[in-house]
Amino acid sequence: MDKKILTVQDISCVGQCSLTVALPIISACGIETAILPSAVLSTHTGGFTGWTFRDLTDDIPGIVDHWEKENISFDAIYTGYLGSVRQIDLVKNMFARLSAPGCLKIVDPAMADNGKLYYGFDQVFAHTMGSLCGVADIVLPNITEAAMMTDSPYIGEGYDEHYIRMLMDKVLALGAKTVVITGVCYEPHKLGIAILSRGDKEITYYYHERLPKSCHGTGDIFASAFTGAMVRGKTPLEAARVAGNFTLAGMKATSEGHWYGTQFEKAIPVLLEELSK
Ligand code: PXL
Repeated sequence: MDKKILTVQDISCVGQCSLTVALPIISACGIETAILPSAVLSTHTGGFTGWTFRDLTDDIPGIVDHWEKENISFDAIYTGYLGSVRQIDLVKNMFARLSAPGCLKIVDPAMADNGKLYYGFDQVFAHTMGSLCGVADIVLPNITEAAMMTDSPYIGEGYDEHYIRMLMDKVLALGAKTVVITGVCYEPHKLGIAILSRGDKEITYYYHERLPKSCHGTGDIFASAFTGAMVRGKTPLEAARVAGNFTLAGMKATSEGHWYGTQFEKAIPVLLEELSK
């Protein structure tokens, strides 16, 4: 049977993040993508001011009840930006009620970057997100998110492999089966994606070129392509290659001065090529 993915995250109407990224990317992977919007914002919250925010939490239980009545279930559930602690609890309930046998649960704890929580989040939210990671198969934090969920110090630069291993062990101790940390940098011109599963002796890395710039929304692009690749049958290391190379291609395709997002649309051919390898 053909597989289908449910992704739960917000719609930022403008801004190239969350659902406006996940839906086209997973669809481009050739997989049916159902969506459950957690909120509707006029834009994302990074760099814009005065955005609107419509919380859709109250709509979620009715949507899940309806799908359950219709016997709808999913081969993978991938969650991104969630707006509140209550939404996180509703997602845990969804994992229990909407998973097809063998459902792959992927959590991107999209809540922080560069040592700081996104607007509107606090430590209670970070801990609750940690508890959601505890029931996931694969979690995809950046270094900031891994540190915040595990009450670890955040080190922005100059860390070593022991620090990354400590963070990964602590994320696995939350209960997740596999942790994939993006943006690991031990050398100036290389960026690593670190993968560790419970029982692994050593971290596995996929390295790619490091660009001298950052773009908004790259975490969502990576997580969406990673999820699509996993459901297409890739291993976590292969999915890291697909998603890492695609994200990098999107950053390279982004015009100078395009400040609020990443023009991943121009790099979709790279995604398809990576998937075919
Ligand atoms: O890219 C993550 C993200 C998703 N959704 C909203 C955001 C952000 C990051 O800033 O603000 C609303």
